[in-house]
Amino acid sequence: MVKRCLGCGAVLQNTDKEINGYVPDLKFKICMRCHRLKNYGELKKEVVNKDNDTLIKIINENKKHVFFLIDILNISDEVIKTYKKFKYSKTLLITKKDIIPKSIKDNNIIEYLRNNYNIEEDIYLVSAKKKENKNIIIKEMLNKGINSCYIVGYTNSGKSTLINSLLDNKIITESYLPDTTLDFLNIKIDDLTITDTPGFKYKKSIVDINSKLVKKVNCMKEIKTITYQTKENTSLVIENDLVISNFGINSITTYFSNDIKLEKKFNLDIKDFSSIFIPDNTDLVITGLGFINIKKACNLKISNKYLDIVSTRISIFGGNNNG
Ligand SMILES: Nc1nc2c(ncn2[C@@H]2O[C@H](COP(=O)(O)OP(=O)(O)OP(=O)(O)O)[C@@H](O)[C@H]2O)c(=O)[nH]1
Ligand SMILES: [Mg+2]
Repeated sequence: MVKRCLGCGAVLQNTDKEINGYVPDLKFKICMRCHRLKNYGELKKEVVNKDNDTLIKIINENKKHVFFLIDILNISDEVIKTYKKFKYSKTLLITKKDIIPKSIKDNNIIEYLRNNYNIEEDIYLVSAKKKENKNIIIKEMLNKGINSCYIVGYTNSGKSTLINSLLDNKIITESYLPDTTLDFLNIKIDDLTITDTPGFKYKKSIVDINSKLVKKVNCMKEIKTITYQTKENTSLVIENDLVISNFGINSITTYFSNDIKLEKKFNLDIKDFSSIFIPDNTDLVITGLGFINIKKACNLKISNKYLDIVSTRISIFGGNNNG
């Protein structure tokens, strides 16, 4: 029988150090990578062998209830499109509620998702860190009379952390590194089986452009939103590289991890950019990073290098912020 790592789900093997699931001795329960990550904080990037479509196919074929997790900073058309591909019964969980300003009410976010993305299924906001609604998976399973389910979502949406918050021994490996969970991982809680899964991959995310940001983008505290009043010649420069300009006379509010370096600059001579039209009260979503609320319509200029990680949506917080 194949033995799987209890931290990441990889099949354990003692033949190749470079391949997922390596253990010096097959009697170990946790692979070397998970062991190093948990005990020394050493991060080794691994590759998930299953692409998004393969994962979705396997999960749909198994006809079990799906809890789909979306990190509050990464709600976009790309992610919702993947959510819609789940054909069997499902519940949407918006994670990391602890990082959004307290003035923003759960119900407003839930209504927003229902109205803008036509989501009819149950939606809850959760925080594994602050233990808000962390028992929702078990409650929902008991309510619906189901004894097994899948926990799915894009990488770093907090799947493993949420399941760990239900366990005394927190055995599953969680980290800010993308692709932490490598394969399906069954967790038993009394009579219930909860299956953790590898995260879906974004088409492209900020860390694919700048891998040094991998820790910084991960938001561990309530976001200190920043509101800038802009003029014709104002640019916002993110981490010395991503330049967004041409807001006109406007008010913009950023929702990023507090560690992200932001600078307001004037009269920048920007090269190699494209323009995108932004209607009134729009969020510019930057995949893997967060979003900027832009109050008034404008023709933004954005560095070409980052063009395929930005998308727009109607403002989620409706201009409601504590900036
Ligand atoms: N602020 C905050 N951070 C969280 C929360 N849940 C998870 N995180 C952080 O998000 C990062 C990713 O968490 P994981 O649980 O490893 O995410 P995952 O969805 O299992 O990721 P993959 O296994 O790569 O698919 C970690 O740094 C966690 O500490 C939460 O409720 N609040
Ligand atoms: Mg995981």
